[in-house]
Amino acid sequence: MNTRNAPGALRELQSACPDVEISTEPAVLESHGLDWTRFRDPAPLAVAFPRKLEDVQALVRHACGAGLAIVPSGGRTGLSGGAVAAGGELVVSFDRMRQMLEFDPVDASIRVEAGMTTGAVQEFAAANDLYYPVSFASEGTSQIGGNIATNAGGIRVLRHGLTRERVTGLKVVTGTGAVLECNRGLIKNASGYDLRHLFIGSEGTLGLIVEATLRLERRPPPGKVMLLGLTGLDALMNVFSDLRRTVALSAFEFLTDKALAHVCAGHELSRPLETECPLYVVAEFDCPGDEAEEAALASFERGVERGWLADGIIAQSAAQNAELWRYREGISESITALRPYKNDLSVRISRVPEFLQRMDALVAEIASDYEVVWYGHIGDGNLHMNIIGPEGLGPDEFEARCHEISNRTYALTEEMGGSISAEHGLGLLKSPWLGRARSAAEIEAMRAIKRVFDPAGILNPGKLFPNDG
Ligand code: 2HG
Ligand code: ZN
Repeated sequence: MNTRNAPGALRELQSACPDVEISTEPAVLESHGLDWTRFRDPAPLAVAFPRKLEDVQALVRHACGAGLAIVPSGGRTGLSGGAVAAGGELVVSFDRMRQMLEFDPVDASIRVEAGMTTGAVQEFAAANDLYYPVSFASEGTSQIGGNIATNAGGIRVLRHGLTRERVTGLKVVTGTGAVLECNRGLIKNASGYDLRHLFIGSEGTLGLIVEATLRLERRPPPGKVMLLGLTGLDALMNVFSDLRRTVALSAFEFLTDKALAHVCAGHELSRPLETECPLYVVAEFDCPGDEAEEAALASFERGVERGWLADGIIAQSAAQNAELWRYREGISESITALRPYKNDLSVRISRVPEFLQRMDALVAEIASDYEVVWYGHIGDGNLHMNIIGPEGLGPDEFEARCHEISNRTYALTEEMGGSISAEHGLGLLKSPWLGRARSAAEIEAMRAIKRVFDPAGILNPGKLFPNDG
């Protein structure tokens, strides 16, 4: 929008939505105009805090008529700029819509407002002897609406799948202000197109999620965490396959020596193992009794005999489980101050060894002057590659150079049939490379779907689709 008309646009917005709290406080514009990506400056027109469905409808209807762009906003923990408002948009925040609406113990499901945090959903489930398995480091802040909009993953996808697996119903306000109730919390529903799945992972480009019905699970048996020191990249998938055959794995995460050094320095942790290794794994498995632990130890010994493993530690209490998880979950936060350029790549699990080797060689060739920190959900074929520039390099120069690196790494990812965003979404930062993950025919179909739900093109413009029409 033309920011010169901002006072007029604001007056019209407020008079069209008199019941909705709308803020133009500089601190609020600053906090709600950005997510955890740090490559843009926040510049929203205003931030609206609806309290109910009708408020969201009123905001969208007005924005649709006025041609005002909307940025849907949850906990703003995203890493691809999906919730960034850098061009005079109206941010619609779900901070005032955090209620638990319904719990049905027979269905083992809950209906919640979009602004409820992931952590609050987990806590509610646990208090009712149930389990919400989607879990990641930012779960205390991230909101369910944002999780659904990005189809969030995390550390337990290996066992329980992505957020998509949990959603049995959605209430959505589309780009015209229409309300859609998708799937009504049903497990089975063969009555036509399942529109719910279009909104999951749509990054706020098709509608604003106001309510979700989520399936909970039976509480799993107690888990046990191991931290293993590997001899090299070649060992990674051998260790994974052996452990997966031996125990009921619920997580299999990897980190490099550089990632370990950052997390230890950033969180004042001592090194977890005596032996220094190039690569580490944090794995979790169900451990209802001694047998499972013995099986895991036998797998560890096989790994040592075969030259895959150099060292390892197995937690002996729930507190130690949590301590070992910190070495993996604390990495992202420990490098935040260094403003890393983030990549979130995936390939099929069977292609992980080749992908890692080729990516390792490519990065050594094209980014040898930068520090590259790798970690991720390697049991799902998902690799987080964080590039850290030298001190003193300006942000624009750094971003431009990282774009060149992305052109090469994404070309390799495409060649190997992978994705340039596994779980973070394309947002604003990765949207220029949509064509590296989807064919021209797919993109045309996606644009056609966008036109159906958002004919005026007001929902999160520039996100997911490249800003080229
Ligand atoms: C993780 O797995 C998160 O820790 C963040 O997805 C990844 O910071 C990143 O690159
Ligand atoms: Zn991740």
